Amino acid sequence: MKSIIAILAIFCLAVCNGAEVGSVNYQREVSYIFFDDEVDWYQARQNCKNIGGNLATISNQAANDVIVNFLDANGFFGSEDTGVWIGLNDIDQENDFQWVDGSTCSYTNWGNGEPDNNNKQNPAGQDCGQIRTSSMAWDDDYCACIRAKGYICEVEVC
Ligand SMILES: [Ca+2]
Ligand SMILES: [Ca+2]
Repeated sequence: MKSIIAILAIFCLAVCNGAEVGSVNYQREVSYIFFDDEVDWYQARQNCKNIGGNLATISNQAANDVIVNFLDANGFFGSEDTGVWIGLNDIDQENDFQWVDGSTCSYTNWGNGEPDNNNKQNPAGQDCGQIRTSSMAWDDDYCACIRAKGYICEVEVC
């Protein structure tokens, strides 16, 4: 069973059974919801859709700051060699990163040398975005379960 770690919206508190810690506005108002069950990127995206949302889109520094601050404050995300999935990916076309909500990727927070499409463990390379909790920088990682991890959903606030 997936467990909800925290919820950044008032409305979600009632339906998601988690702890509200704040909210963020960017372009439109959304709630970021953090999950710590470890799944591949596709399952993470499906889980987000199952609660009426999608994997998180991070459109600007302010949104990234809110997420990073949450991760910083909740050390359980900080286990080694892991991070949390976000909605960024270049599945459709290599090195053309898009958000799952269809928006283009303008603001980025890639770590040094990333995205590198590292294909050492999978010849298909790395097409799915994560926030590395060791550095809080973005990284492309293997979409499949070779790198199962927690994830961040976003849900629009009515
Ligand atoms: Ca790639
Ligand atoms: Ca990478």
